Amino acid sequence: MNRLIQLASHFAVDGTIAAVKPLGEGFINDTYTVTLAGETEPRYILQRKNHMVFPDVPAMMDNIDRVTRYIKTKVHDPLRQTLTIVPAKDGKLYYKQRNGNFWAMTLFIRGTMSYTQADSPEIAYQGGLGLGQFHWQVDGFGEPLTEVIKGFHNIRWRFRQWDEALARNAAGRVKDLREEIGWIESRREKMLAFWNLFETGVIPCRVTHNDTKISNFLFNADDRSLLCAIDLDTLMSSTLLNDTGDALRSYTNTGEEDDRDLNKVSMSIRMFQAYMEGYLSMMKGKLAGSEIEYLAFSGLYITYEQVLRFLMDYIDGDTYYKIKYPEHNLVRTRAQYKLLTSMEAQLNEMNAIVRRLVALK
Ligand code: ADP
Ligand code: GN1
Ligand code: MG
Repeated sequence: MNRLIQLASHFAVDGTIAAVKPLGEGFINDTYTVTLAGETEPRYILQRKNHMVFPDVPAMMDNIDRVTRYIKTKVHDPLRQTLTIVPAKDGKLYYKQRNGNFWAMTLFIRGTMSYTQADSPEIAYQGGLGLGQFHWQVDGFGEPLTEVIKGFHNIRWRFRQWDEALARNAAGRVKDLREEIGWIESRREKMLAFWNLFETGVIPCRVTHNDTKISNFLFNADDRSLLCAIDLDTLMSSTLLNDTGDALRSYTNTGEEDDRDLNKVSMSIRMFQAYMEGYLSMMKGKLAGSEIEYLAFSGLYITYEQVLRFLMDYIDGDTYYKIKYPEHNLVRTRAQYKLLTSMEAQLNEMNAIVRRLVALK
């Protein structure tokens, strides 16, 4: 039996496994579809969870289990509107291999598709609606969640890692990166001032997804309407501005996250408007004033953090993100920086759009 089929058969599947095939381009986990004998479409998703990135996979799976069970109580179609964990045959939410690798399985949701880029304002609108729906679905979940990655969107913590990475200079690359390092340093105080609003409770703490790029949402294949948020590994308590920010970073980019052609990269104000129309149509009445005030800025915050994280990984010698070629993290850094400067140039306009949408009846 092939190795992947053997792994998948540790889970409580409903038949004989016929095929296990790679899927997607995630930077962290390895993802596969699982098809049963006699069926043409996959029935399950099997994932190797990266335990270098997620040090406590059982706690992470427990977060996902509790939150998805909660969501299921609030939606019409609980098997399609959120993930469903398929436990291992011993009842655990994961299977741990002898070599230390962790695996988890969920139901494959049929009739869906995902995007890596928003190709029309309608998709951006649907994406915003989808994040609004997700925030509505998790609203009221009162139990504490494990912090699966320490300080994930906490820029104060990221600066600690950053300062250490610069001092370590593990790959000897710092000397060639003066300009890029300056991009980070010149905005340090501004980003800390924003995060301080969360630390002091001005911006509320909520259940958040934390990895809301466009490929982490499923759309219905028939009419391209939004179905649900997936890739729930980073569910934690934080500010929902991390989610709006990461989504804006992805939905409004006219280029690729790792575009080599910087002329293609910019923030599309049309996509921004469409995304916000969708998001605010769900969440307008539920947001605190401080959340509304920083909605547009959240895109800058997370894009900045992403510049820092890609550059830090390059400085560290590419230990975190999967790369396809040696300079990949530097290319990603530059492309995300271009996006950041485009957002900075349009921040006033973005804020005006948010104000207009909030004022509408
Ligand atoms: P990664 O951590 O590798 O990014 P994801 O969980 O985001 O993994 O899945 C990668 C892709 O696989 C998604 O963008 C989506 O297209 C597809 N996918 C993931 N989970 C499901 C699911 N439960 N049902 C259908 N498709 C899925
Ligand atoms: C990673 O796992 P994936 O590919 O959905 C990363 C995100 C980054 C993203 C950049 C746990 O997401 O934080 O924004 O790459 N996830 C983790 O594309 O670090
Ligand atoms: Mg993903």
